[in-house]
Order: sequence, then structure tokens, then C-alpha cells
Amino acid sequence: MSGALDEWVIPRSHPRYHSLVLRERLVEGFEKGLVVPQGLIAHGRGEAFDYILGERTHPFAERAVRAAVAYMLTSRHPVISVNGNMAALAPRELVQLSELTGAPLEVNLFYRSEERVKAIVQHLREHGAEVVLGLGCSKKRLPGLESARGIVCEEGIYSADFVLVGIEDGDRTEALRRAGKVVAAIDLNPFSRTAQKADITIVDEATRALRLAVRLAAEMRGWSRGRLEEVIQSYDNRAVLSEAFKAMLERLSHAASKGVILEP
Ligand code: PTJ
Repeated sequence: MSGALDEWVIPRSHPRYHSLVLRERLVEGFEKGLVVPQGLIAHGRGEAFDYILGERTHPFAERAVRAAVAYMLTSRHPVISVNGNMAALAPRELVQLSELTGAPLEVNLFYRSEERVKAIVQHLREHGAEVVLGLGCSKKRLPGLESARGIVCEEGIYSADFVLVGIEDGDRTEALRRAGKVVAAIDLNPFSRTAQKADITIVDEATRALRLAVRLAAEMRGWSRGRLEEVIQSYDNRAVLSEAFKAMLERLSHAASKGVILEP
């Protein structure tokens, strides 16, 4: 353990406290065998987009989270897919969201090894998860996906009608959609293939987005099916993506014309 979360190393008053805490969680996750080195690089890319977005949840991201939660509460078999970065960054939120929506957690990795799957399952259990799919299930392959990401549990992602993914690489969203599933993706980069191909794109930092999803799920699980379906029917992912690009453009054009950033 690096121990940098100690108040003396990263004081709460540090202007970049939250960002540094997330880095620490990933470094600790790396040391515990949850996160791969490539995951640390991926996080750096996400941070760059988050900087441009002003490191906050925008209304367009909230709309996308709301739609994803509405799907989770109305789908026949929703599943939350968990990779190394997601598990290290937001284990508690993942477990809470799973409990509130009834969507099981399934460990699904790009850089797959049984050891990593075991370490991530164990980590989620330590954070309160009772059931985590990924080990010892009946394995199936998602058609058209050659990477290890294509290895899924029959009773989990394989038979799901809705899948929430986050901090994903390339082509899996397309494979999931081809298999007839509705996909919501958390991705700070609206240019990415995942962001462009998902049915619902949550352009926000995964920890913030999952915390918001937990809050909304606690509220929306008391809603009628009709009200949840209205949220789904009125959702427009193209408009959400367009607003994400506009938010970036606005901050960039302010900075370009004034030489100072637009404070959130
Ligand atoms: O744990 P594994 O083996 O499944 O591997 C996970 C990684 C992250 C290594 C793998 O999925 C990967 O290589 O992902 P990419 O291709 O780097 O894509 C990750 C995407 O997530 C990029 O578009 C990043 O901008 C974005 N991203 C990174 N960190 C965050 C994020 N989006 C939201 N929240 C973050 N914290």
C-alpha cells in the first residue's frame, strides 16, 4: 500500500484532493492485483477529458444516468459489468447500485486472468457484495468478440437484456448491442467507440456517475413502471452526446478567447 491517502500526504485542503484520491485508489488496486498497468494509463486519458469538462456532473450526464437507472429498474435481466478500474474506484457504489436495482455484478475483463477475476470478486465481497458473477459460472462467448471480454457468464451478461459498462475499451459495446442488449456506458471520452455506440452514454467520471446512480435508484425504485418507461421513451442519446461536445467546446472557446478557464 502506498499509504498516500494518509491526511499528511494528501491533505483534504489540497485543491486536487478528489482527483488525487482516485489516483490512490487505482494505485492501491494495482498493488492488490485488481488493476492492470494499462488501467492506470486509461485513467490518465479519462482525467484529461474530465479536466476539460470541469470535473463535475453536467445535466446531460444526469439525464443519461437517470435513463440507465430507469432501464435497470424495468429490464427483465439487467447486469452491471465490472472491470479492474471500476472495482478499484467505486466498489461500494457498485454494490449499492446492484442491491437497489437487483442487477447482479459480473466481473468481465479485457486483460483476463483467473487470478484477477478472483481478486476483484474478493474485493467486491469485502465491500458487501453477496453474489458476484465471473468465477465458476457456466461460460459462454459473446459472438463476434475475440478478446477475453467475450467470455461471459451464461446466467449473467450472456442472457442479460441490459448491461451497464464503464471505462471500457473499444468494440464490446457493439458486440453487446449486436447480441440484442441495451447498453449504457460510462465514458469520459465522448469521441470513443464505446461512447458513440452505446444506447445511453454517461459522459462523466465513473465514481461520480455511480454515486449519482445510487442516489437516483433509491428514489426511482418507488416509481411506477409507467413513469420509468416515460424516462426511457423521452431519452435522446444523440442530444446528450451533442451537449457533451458543446460543454467541452464552451469551456475551450472561453479559455481560447480569454486565456483563463471558465470555473465550474
Ligand atoms: O480491467 P480490464 O482488464 O478489463 O482493463 C480495463 C482497461 C481500462 C485497461 C481497458 O478497458 C482499456 O484499455 O480501456 P481504454 O481503451 O483505455 O478505454 C477506457 C475509456 O474510459 C477511455 O475512453 C477513458 O477516457 C475512459 N475513462 C478512464 N477513466 C475513467 C473513464 N471514464 C469515466 N471515468 C473514469 N474514471
